Amino acid sequence: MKRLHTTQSDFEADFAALLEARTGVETSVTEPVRDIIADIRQRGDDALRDYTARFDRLTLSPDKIRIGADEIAREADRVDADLMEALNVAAQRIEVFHAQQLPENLEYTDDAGLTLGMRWTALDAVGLYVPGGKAAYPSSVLMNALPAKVAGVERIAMCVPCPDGVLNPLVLAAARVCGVTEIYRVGGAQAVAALAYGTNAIAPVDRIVGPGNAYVAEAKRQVFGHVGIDSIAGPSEVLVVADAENNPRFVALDLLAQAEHDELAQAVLITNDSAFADKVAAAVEAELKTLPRAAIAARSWADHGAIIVVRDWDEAAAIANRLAPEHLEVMLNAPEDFAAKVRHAGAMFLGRFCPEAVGDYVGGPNHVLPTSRTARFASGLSVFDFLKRTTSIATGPDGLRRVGPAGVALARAEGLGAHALSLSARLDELGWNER
Ligand code: HSO
Ligand code: ZN
Repeated sequence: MKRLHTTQSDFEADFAALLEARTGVETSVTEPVRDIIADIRQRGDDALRDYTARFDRLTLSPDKIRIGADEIAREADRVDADLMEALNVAAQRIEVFHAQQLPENLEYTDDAGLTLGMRWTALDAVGLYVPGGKAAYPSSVLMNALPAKVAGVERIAMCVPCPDGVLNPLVLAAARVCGVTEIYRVGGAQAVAALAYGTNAIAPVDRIVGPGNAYVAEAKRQVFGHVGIDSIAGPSEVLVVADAENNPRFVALDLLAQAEHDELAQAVLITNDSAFADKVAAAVEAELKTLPRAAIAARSWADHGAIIVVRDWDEAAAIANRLAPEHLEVMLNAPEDFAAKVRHAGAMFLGRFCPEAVGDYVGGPNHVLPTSRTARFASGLSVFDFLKRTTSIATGPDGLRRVGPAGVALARAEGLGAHALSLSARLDELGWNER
């Protein structure tokens, strides 16, 4: 963990180093992913089955690529009732919040007599990638699938790798809670390629969302343009802003909740009190003695963790804006006042009793958020990711008379004769006197 103090002369250099660390894109997978995508495009399901045999040690007959409804039900039924209830609580809250996001269409008639509109429509089909292994979070299934469903997407196709053929009951239960029934037991770059270009077994989709390993991320990058993708998630980050009135253990646990995600995760504390900073640092060490994922959390905290001591909260807000964190916890009196000064953060958690984990699971807003300082220009997943807009212009002769001549002038200036004539021929018929 790095300890910084804004009054120290080397603060700017240390802070710059903190901002720079953890960038860098994995390029070693570019070529292998290119080959896999080309192979899926060429050989379809045969290639999909070959890669699944090789990477997941799973031999799939063509009719087993999709997981059967009976199998989904059998696995999901194994999840105990309390956990099922928790999934339902989370799903219900996430669904209601996202329903509030649904935008209105636009239509108005302007002074010139043109009726202008903008109409939102849902994507037809979305692919949802769910990782296998250590990051197979059922909460992320809810966070990705529910906004699509609320937006009105008709078809959600899910891909989840099943190494050695083992199905994950929690993931299937989460899918069931969201009403997702089209699920394939394939993963990796080959699954992304199949979703993007389609095979016999998997019809192509229009947008692919969901987290994955370096191969999946690279595959999403490479199919982008042919289909839409969500942002490519980097390692998770939290910035906790806390005064000395807080329980240092609560602050330590919030930092560790981020650190335990990934060795590359980053947890940063900003406080105005050096003695409090010491207490939090000690509490982190104490908690690391018992946490189940202590090895990961300790690595993250040691390599990427930081405590920044500031003179005042204005300074803290300025630093928060420069960090543009994925998650911002504000553990101060009147946290809204502080929050109002921060313009760049994926999601905010306000108050001493509002740890990020509330938002990870049961708050309602999405937990798929912009990482690696992309909160400067990007936002968390929402219904907008599953909607697109179509604009419309309607006019008759009167409107054309008003706006047409300017269009003719611009078309002529651009040297586009048919453009100009498509306007002026009509205007002539309407008795246009061009001087
Ligand atoms: N904090 C993670 C989301 C998550 N946490 C899933 C627990 N499960 C990235 O925002
Ligand atoms: Zn989390």
